[in-house]
Amino acid sequence: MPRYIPDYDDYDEEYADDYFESHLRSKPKPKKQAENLVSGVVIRSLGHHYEVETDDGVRLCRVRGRLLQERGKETLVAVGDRVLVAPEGKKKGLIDEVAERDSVLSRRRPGTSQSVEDVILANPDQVLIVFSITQPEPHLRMLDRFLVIAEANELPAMICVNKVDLTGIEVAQVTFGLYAALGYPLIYASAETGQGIDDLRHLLEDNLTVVTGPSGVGKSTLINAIHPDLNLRVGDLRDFEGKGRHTTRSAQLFRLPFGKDTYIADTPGIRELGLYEIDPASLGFFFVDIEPFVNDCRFPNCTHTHEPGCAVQAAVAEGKIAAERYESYLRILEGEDLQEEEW
Ligand SMILES: Nc1nc2c(ncn2[C@@H]2O[C@H](COP(=O)(O)OP(=O)(O)O)[C@@H](O)[C@H]2O)c(=O)[nH]1
Ligand SMILES: [Mg+2]
Ligand SMILES: [Zn+2]
Repeated sequence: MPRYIPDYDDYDEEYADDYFESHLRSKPKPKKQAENLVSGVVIRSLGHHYEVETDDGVRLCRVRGRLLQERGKETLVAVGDRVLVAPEGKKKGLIDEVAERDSVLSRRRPGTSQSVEDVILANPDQVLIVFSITQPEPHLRMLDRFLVIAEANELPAMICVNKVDLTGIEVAQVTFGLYAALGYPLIYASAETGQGIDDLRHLLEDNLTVVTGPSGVGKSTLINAIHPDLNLRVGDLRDFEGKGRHTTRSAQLFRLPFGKDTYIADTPGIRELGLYEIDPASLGFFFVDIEPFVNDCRFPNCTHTHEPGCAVQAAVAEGKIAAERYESYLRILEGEDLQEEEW
């Protein structure tokens, strides 16, 4: 039977039990009033407090003691969680309920059991990876690495190639056409001329989208072009992807004022996502072009590097898998780490 537990910050189980015994045992459970709980989305984590975006603005919220007891503290509340809040005054509130997550972007902690995960972001719908065709030049091995992270988290990935005004779209197609052929939605854009901006807006609409990519490719400029009022500072370090912010490396959501619950997520932690938790024999499953061949290898634990009877190596030799993609596969397998500045 669910128990009524008084609400205070540092929940004390023994005290609550005593309280329950002495006060509440034979009394009917107080019916939770259809009190004015409001729904919202957690947009930022501040240690023990969370910013929750509700219909009547952003509220700074604590978590009800009851929730702290019911769920493991680790991933109790994460940015992106859909919550119910009991309002306190105009600007504050208590998180009363956390809805089940549809998806997570998570990181397993090194050296801990498989079940211990850091949830970087709750309920992401998709990831948008932004590159520029020039200034800076695209680093495709980095793109492949990011696609693996998306696949491993079972998140649909899409690619935006920005600054096509500088080269023309044909040049961009030569470099990125492979990814369209792999089935990834690909948008050629220019924040400068407005090309592709409508397509981007449609892609974001109604979704929570993780936006990432190297710095300088035009992410802030694109978001500003999609929705000018957000006013991200172009070329500024303290903009939505949070680089150089000293305080927190955790995710943050920004609501875009179109569609239903349209959010973009700035997830600095994503750059630090190691791929160490992917076991070498599984990595091939996260390359959409390698995956179709892995079950044809002679050995079930084939790493597709040197083994005889490897269907993947055969497919590379026959040109069915692009050499560059296989190169990325090998680098990730070797655990190559990218420099933070590169990303
Ligand atoms: N020519 C051109 N320059 C762009 C475009 N988009 C952004 N830029 C410029 O690229 C630089 C970096 O943009 P910014 O949005 O700060 O990149 P971010 O680090 O990815 O957020 C700025 O000087 C922008 O004016 C574009 O489509 N075409
Ligand atoms: Mg930026
Ligand atoms: Zn193989």
